[in-house]
Order: sequence, then structure tokens, then C-alpha cells
Amino acid sequence: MTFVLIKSMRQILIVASLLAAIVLFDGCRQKERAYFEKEIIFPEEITPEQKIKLSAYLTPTPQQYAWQQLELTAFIHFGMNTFTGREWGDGTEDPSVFQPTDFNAEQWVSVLQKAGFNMLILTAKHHDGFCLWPTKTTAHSVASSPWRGGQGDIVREVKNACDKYNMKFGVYLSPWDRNARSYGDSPAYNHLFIQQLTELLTQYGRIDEVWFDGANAEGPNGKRQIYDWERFYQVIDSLQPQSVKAIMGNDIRWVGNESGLGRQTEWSVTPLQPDINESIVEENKRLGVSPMSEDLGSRKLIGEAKALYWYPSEVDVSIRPGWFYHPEEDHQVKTLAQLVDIYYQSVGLNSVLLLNIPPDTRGQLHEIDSRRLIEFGDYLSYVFKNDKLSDGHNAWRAKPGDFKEFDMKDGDPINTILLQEDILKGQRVEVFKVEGLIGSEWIKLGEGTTIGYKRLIKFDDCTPSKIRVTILETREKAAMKRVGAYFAPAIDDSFNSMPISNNPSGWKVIANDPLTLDMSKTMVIEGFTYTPDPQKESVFAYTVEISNDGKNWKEVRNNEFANIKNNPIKQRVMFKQQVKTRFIRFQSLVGIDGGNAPFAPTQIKILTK
Ligand code: FUL
Repeated sequence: MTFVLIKSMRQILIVASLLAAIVLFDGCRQKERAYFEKEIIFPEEITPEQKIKLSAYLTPTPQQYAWQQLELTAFIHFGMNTFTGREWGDGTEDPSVFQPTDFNAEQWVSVLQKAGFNMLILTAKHHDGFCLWPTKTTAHSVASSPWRGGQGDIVREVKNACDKYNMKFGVYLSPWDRNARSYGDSPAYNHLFIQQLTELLTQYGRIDEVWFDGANAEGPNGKRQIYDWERFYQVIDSLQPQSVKAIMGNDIRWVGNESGLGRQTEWSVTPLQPDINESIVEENKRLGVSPMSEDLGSRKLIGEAKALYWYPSEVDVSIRPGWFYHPEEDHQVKTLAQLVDIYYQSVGLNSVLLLNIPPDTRGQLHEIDSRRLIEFGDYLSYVFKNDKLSDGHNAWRAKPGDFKEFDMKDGDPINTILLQEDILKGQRVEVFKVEGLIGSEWIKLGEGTTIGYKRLIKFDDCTPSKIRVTILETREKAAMKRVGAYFAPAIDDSFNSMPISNNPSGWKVIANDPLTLDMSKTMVIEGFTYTPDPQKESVFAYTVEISNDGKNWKEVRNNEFANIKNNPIKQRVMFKQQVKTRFIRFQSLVGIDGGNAPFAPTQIKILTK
């Protein structure tokens, strides 16, 4: 407590001298001022206007900044519920029920890595209290299960796989524990919880995120557990100082829903207090804010605040209806279009996406989920590796009303603009607009409020020759880091698009030129997609043939990718009517530059219903 007080007094002194500088230097901007990492505590005499100005100098800690750049992170809910079919176990489950039949952590991590994910957070203990590592604190763990003869350690195997694939690793440790007898007897349970935390943070090497769930209820006998958050944080800060603490942790804020929806106005600078103790809860009440509030950073709110925090948002959502695997939800895996929407509404709205993919009872990601993840990763890299601006990487400073024009590389269509502020210089933009020069007219493509680390704006396909970004309102001169323009192809979810290479159903490429595929059984096919490779000459004219025995072939398509030279995007070809076939072959007749340009297995996806 004394420490907190001294820290606060020091803060107030720093803020007071900064304030003096602002008053003194107002109107004379050549001097770059000091920044505040993670928090600013306001002195009492400060005006609302001065608070707004100061808010522009708040920045993330290095840990928060590293985390923000991960963008795509994966949640893995795996545990007792996987085997009981429940979402919340009650803690009375028999450990013998936990028995993955073909556990393979490398399968999880390799799929996630291919799909572009940068961190995996594992439910080391969910609310049922069953620990996925052989903890000394309770017998309710993998050590009491028949899996690997009681010698197994899920946390270890997952961490080893993450290390092998260069994937960051985090742990979810549920404070609410429906198995621990001490739960509700506050000091005793806090002691147990700290021991569990210590085991996880000392036995597995580097941990980059610790996720404390907010879900909570009374312990046995109706006793309410009072958690010692301050001590939990100290344990993490001392054992894994590079780690961020999420949700009931003071580095990363829950976005406020589990549907994958960010806010249109998303301030990482907020008066919502991240630490948890009674006076803080009171202060949040006074301001009327909680992680679910729509407004977490307006001028009005800041005007009423006593302090501000860098407390950025994380969007957690499951690829399936539940957080744990249930076979009856196999047909409810989110579609590619839904996942891409979620991406635009999380990463594209100044948040990190934490997408949950629950392994099945084998202990592997289900084929449907794996395929969808790879499609998702392929789609994102296809879109965002093709920036259509030639000069969007140049940083620029913007005061209200300032704009900058950017050149499009060629006459490609676009439908997405990416904007980034340099958040190491604070989050400052309050209103912006984006226009495109179409013919001789500037047409508004989109507008918005906050930008922050990243903002994506989606609009109808168009082909401007220039892009103009105008910063209309800011809290201080904004530091713009990056502008990008992209084309995101429309996604038709009424079809399944099946990859040929690494096909989950074991399809085989039996010849490369012409590209010939054996699907091992008769399939009903609606068409195919072809994604040109910018490094290679694209196919121009082609035929597609089908066969049921691999010997007698029938042509079902003989055509050209008419505009592929000017618009080298994914081509979708639908057959006049669906075909039933076991074998299919794709013959390139000529490339766009007159050369021999065979189809490659990685470029083709088969569309089925
Ligand atoms: C919630 C929990 O109750 C769910 O089971 C899940 O773990 C989700 C991420 O958080 O609060």
C-alpha cells in the first residue's frame, strides 16, 4: 500500500511539472514532451482540457506493445469438459474420464502457425479445478488420469510444441475453482492459487500471457472467495516480467462480449481502472464504467476521471458455439466469412483477437476447424500481403484538418483501407475520413473515430487512382505510422472450399502437369478457385476434365481467366452444373505471357456443397 502511495505521489509531481510545461509551451510545439507509461494520476487542480491533452501522452508498456503486435492469438479450451460434454464442470468429475485417445499438441500448434497465429493460451485449469499439469496442490489433475499412465503433462507437451514452432505461450488459470475444498476460505485458497501460479510460471520456461477469468461464484457453504489480486500480480511480475496479465489482470482488458465484436470507438486510453480492490471498484462505479460500457474513453469521461490507464482490448470468441469441443457442434464451426468479419471487428478495431479452437476427445483440432483456420490464414495473407499503395509506409504527423495523399500502384480495385497510429507516441486520433480519387472527383470511402494500433475500413469495390486520409480531430498532433489499401475478395459461404495440398481427407495429387487429383471417392463438385502466384506466370487458358477411373476423361470446362493480367486476384469458376467425379485434372493451355504456366496444387481449391 505504501508503495502504491509513494508511486502515486511521484506520478502527481511528474504530471504537475508536465502540466506546467503544457501551459508554458502551449502554442509552441517544437518540444517533444515526456510520455507516461501505462498510467497517469491527475493532480486535483487540473482542468478537463488539460486532462485530454495529457491523455495523448499515455503509452503502452513494452509488454503491452509486444502483445498488441501479435494481432492473432489462439485460445485452447481443453480439459475435463471435453470428455463430459459440458461447458462448466462442477468439480466432482472423476479424473479417469480425462483420456485423450491420440493427443498431439504439435498438430494444434502447426495448424495455428500455418494460419498465422502468434500465441496460444491454454486452459491449464478451468472452473472445474482439473489441472492439466501434475500439480502438487491437488490430486485433481492429469496425474490421476489414465492418460499416459498418469505420467503425462499437457502443459509441458503444449509448451514444447510452441517452442518448436516459435509460438508464444500463455496460460488461462481460472480463479474460480469448484473442486478445491479451500475455495471460499480466502487466505487458504489464495495460498493454493499462488502455488499453482508459481508452478506454472517456474516449470515451463517463458510465459507471455496469464489469463484470469472473471467468471465466478460462491464456494461450498455459500462462502465468497476474496482474491488477493495484488499478490497474484506480484507473483507474475516477479517470475515472468515480460508476461501480460489479462481480463482480471491489469494489462489487457476484456472487450466486454464473447461474440467477436469490437467497439467502433475503441480507446486504449481509459479511466477504467485495471487493478482490483475496493476503492478502485468504487471509482469505476462513480464514473459508471465497466469493461462492458460502450464509452470507455470519451472527452466527457476523461474530464471526470482522476486517473487514466493504457488498458487495451482483447476480443475473445470461439470458432464454435461452445468454448469446449462437442461433436454435435461440428456443423456449427464459424464460416470463413464469419471469421473474416470477426477479424475486421477485432484486429481492425484496435484490439487483439483471441480465437478459441477447442481440441476434440482425441486431443487434436478437428479437421473442420483446422481446415477453416488454414482458409482464414490463407485469406488474410492473400489480402494483406498485397498492399496497393506505393507510399503508405511513410510516417507523418497530423493536427486537426491535416491530410495526406497516397498513390495507388496500378489500376487495381480495392475495398479496404488500413490505418495505424504509432501508439508509442500515444493514441490521439478522434475523427478521420478516407477518400478516393475516382476520375477527377474525390469520393468519400469511409470515416471513423478512433484509429489506435490498427483500424480497417471496408467499403464497396472501387478503383481510385489516389487515396486521401484526413485527420479531422485529435487530442494532440497525431503520429500516423501507416496507411494501406487492399482488395478483400467476396466470400461465398454457400460452398466449402477444399484445399488440394495437405487435404484433410487425404486427397492425392497423382500428376503435376496436368495437375491431376484423386479424391479417393466420388465427390459432388460445383467448381473451383484458382489463386495466382505473384512470383510466377499465371494461367490464362485452361481446361478441366473429370474421370471416374483415371483413364477415360470428359472435358467439363474449356475457358480463359479473361482479366487475370490486370486483376490478379483469386478466380472462382463455377461449372454449368455440378459434376460427380473421383478424379479431376486441370490443364493449363497457355500462361498470361504466352509461356508454359502449369497449375500448382497450392493454387487450386475445390468447391463442394
Ligand atoms: C468465461 C468462462 O466461463 C467460459 O467457460 C470461457 O472460459 C470463457 C473464455 O470465459 O468467462
